Amino acid sequence: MHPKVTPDIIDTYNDVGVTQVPGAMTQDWVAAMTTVIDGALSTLRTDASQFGPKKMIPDIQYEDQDGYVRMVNLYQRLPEMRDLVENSDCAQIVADVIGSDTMQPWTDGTFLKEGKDEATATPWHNDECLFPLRGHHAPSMWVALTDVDLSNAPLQTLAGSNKDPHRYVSSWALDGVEAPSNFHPWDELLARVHAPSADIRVWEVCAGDMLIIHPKTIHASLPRTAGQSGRRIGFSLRWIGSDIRYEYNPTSKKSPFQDSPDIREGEPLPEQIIPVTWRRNTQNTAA
Ligand SMILES: O=C(O)CCC(=O)C(=O)O
Repeated sequence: MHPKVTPDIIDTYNDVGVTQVPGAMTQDWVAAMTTVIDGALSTLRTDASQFGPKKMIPDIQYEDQDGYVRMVNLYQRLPEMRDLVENSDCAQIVADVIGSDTMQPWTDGTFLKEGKDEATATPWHNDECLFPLRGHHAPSMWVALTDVDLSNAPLQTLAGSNKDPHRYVSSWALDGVEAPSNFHPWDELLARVHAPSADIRVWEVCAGDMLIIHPKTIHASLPRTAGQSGRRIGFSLRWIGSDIRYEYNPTSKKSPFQDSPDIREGEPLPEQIIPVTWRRNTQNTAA
């Protein structure tokens, strides 16, 4: 077991669907990742054609308005970002918390918030609704690259939503498709988080802390209300672990994998498409 992963950390993940690993990443790692992200943002703000060719993962998505910056799918395009992740022990930390034997990094989101505007809040959602995956080992590893106090857009989560037996039809789902019978309406998700009895947890963290979020866990962020200058950055990497199988999701606009003939319903995601970057063995089990 990784020394930063304690039984309490694992129990919290299983109970409420999110857990905090304090000081998971070093301050040097935080500084280096921030430099990579600032470089990507500057490229997107000036000349996005400088990014290299895209791979299996869909193209970069970029939103930048009212102090809310969201960049998706940088990881497969930025070797410096991949190096920072793959030369750290973050995969083992996540694997030990979720109980996975292999780890495949697949897609990512960077959430940068500046200024003070209601629009800096991230809306309520869960991550699995558009995933073409079945299983529990598809968490988000959200790393704080700045301190995140109550005024700096902390994440909030609905405790226990990780245990939902059903899924939701995302507000971004394809129009006019018939969702499978275990998908519930998005309004139901919103009603749950706004109910007076909702068990909402708010996660104030320090730069370098990691939150591991179960794919079913319903979450959002508060808006940035800090009057001072500065910003809040969260880097979120989605992992695929050993219990995950491909499952076509008809509500998803485009599965990142559906064009590949090597992807098969009910089977693990092939390593030649999404490489395994960490594998449990006797050496790291004993660490
Ligand atoms: O950092 C944020 O504001 C949102 C993060 C998030 O929703 C995610 O990683 O799924």
